[in-house]
Amino acid sequence: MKVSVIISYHNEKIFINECLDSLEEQINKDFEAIVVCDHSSEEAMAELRAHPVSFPLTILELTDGSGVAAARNAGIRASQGEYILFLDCDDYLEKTALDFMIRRSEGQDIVYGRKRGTWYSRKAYYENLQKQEEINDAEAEEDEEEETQADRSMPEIRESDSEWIKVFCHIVRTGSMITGLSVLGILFRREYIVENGILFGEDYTYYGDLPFIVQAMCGTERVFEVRKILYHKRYHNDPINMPALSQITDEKTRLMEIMRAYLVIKEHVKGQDDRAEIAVDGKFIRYYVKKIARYYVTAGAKDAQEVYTEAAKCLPLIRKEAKKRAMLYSRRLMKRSMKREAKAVAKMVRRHSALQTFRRVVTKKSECKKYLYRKIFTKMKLKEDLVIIESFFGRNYSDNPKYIYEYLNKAYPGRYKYVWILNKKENLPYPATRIKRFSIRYFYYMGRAKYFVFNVRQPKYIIKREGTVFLETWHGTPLKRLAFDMEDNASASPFYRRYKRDIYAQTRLWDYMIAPNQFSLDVFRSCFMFDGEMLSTGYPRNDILHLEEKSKAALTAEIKQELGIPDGKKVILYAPTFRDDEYYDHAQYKFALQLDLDLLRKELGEEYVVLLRTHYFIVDSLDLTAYQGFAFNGSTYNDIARLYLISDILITDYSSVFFDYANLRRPMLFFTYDLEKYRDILHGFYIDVEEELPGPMLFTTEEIVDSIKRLPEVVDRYKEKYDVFYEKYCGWEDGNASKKVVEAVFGK
Ligand code: C2G
Repeated sequence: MKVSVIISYHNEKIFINECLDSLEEQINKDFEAIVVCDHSSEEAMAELRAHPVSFPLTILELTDGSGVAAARNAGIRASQGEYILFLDCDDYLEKTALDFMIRRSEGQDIVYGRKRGTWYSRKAYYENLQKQEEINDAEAEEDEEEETQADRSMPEIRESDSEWIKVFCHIVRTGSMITGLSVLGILFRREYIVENGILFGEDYTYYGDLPFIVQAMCGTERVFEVRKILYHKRYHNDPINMPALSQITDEKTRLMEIMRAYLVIKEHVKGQDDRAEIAVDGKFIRYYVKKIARYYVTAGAKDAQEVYTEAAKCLPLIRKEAKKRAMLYSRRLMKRSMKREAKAVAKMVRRHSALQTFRRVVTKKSECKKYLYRKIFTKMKLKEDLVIIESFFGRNYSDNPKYIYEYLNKAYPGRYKYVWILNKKENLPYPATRIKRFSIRYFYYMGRAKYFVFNVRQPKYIIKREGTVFLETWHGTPLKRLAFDMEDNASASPFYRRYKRDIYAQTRLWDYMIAPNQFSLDVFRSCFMFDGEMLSTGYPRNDILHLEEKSKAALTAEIKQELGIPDGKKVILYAPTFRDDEYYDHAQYKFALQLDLDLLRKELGEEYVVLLRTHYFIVDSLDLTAYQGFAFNGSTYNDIARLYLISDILITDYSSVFFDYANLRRPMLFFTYDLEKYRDILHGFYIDVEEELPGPMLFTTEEIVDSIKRLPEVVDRYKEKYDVFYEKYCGWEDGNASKKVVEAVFGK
């Protein structure tokens, strides 16, 4: 047996299957796996046992001791392979990982393969996102090059140097601090490890890897590096409910452990190539400056002193050459630290950080505004009669906030002053101050308004002051899984890595949420972990869809005229959502029209026109010049509810628009050309679309044409489903949602 793969497992049952699959698909099968269960729950054990594998798999349960170190040591003791490799149960290997390493293992004690962090599940990675990841990789490699060049703490390494020093420095360099040292994905010759008594310190909770890897590296020159990424280290996107070890905040224990590990590392690395010691010292300095010294500021006097005393043992061991490479501030800080008390060092850190803030504030306009917001505007008296309102990041005057504002003005004329966040010119029917998002006035009013009415999340730095009332209307009945209900998070990555942590913090600010139906109410409670007051009122934005027929007809004529849509033609509204994997940047998405407009015009042009409406995240604009008189662009029109009113048929896909449109009881078709990818890879749905959708799912324009030509038959076929759907999702809507919301929030 060539390799024993040692997997430590606690209760991470949502990850273990993919981890084992990655072993199952190894092209080199000369291995066994040992899963060491660290006091796992019954459920987690059942999940593990139920997973079918064709390779030899031993399941060990820790009886005494606990933690990753104890689990890995137990794994070493039980292993039979010539080599051992540590794999975390939430990570996965490249299919070629073992093969690459085994082929290079002849005569080596250590074979090192590279690893990379990822936010993607294995499935998402292989089926869809590999391309994007490759781009990221290329970028990461470039960054790494740059970083290496700029990383003054690292000693110079030449191509002609020994493999040992090259690999050692690579391992040290890959983490920005000393905490980055890891044993994962490395082949160790078992006999070498056992004979040298290299074990994980079971008294470490977080950093048992550090002494292990350094001791192993320092005992041999027989080291080889495979310069390929073989190991995928998965970041956990839910640090609130399922934190990875690295996401647990337990600052003092961490600092004390690192310093203890540093002392052990120093003993091993002494007498090796000097540069190895300098590299380690450089990373330790960084850790000292970024974490340890800062701790003196945040901790109580006793804890700070304790950490300081431990640091006083480490600092004198740092080599002069490493200190010389450090920044001036770091050098000064260390010098002070060796002479003075924790309190004095804390003072220096505080001063340094104030200086940095000052520099940021005077050089960057956006930072300056945020600073004023934090330090001045939010300290001024709250304006009790001020309501600040925004819809879709200030993109337009629309959605629930629009209708709440209009009702407020009707119900309580003159009682409130309004500030609308609008990035473009819009006519408002009642007086309001218009401001642009992120302008200085935005920060001023955000700091002083008593009432917030928003339909999306707000920036992380927004503070909710004592006395502020935050009404979050949200913007749709969810079909796509959201936030804490999403296991994987392809959309958020790679631009938005702290997605769930941020969502948790942001949703803590909400006092009220609006639920359009019971289904949404339940989902919002779970996906946002929302425990504030839920208003079971229906959506204000849908009130307009419940006007009397006469008013609807008058409005329809007005809106059609506004858009230049000919009177005698029926309107097909096509309103798809965005695709999470087709983007330019955060909240800037591409759009590729899949509808064949030529065919639609040819087959339906006599009777219909098409109104196209892209999602508010889409930045590509549609060129419809070739379809004048037939295809109309409604993408920049502010309020989609008004487009619903004028259309006779809705075509959509996975957008929540269909839950609202159903209020009109008009026909709906679902153009779901990429259903499998969207549902199974990108998002995941809350409902079974095959079962519940009140219209046919269609995959080509031909099918759409056919359905429209046979519309009465289609409508008839879906009648029962439509009734059930209406009852479930539109049952609360009666045209009075705005009134109910306003009374609940402002009527007190
Ligand atoms: N919307 C629009 N035009 C589109 C698509 C959407 O104006 N072509 C508006 C609708 O008001 C819709 C809202 O944006 O209800 C949300 O759009 P979705 O496509 O459902 O996507 P998303 O922004 O991801 O919101 O709980 C709802 C979810 O958060 C979905």
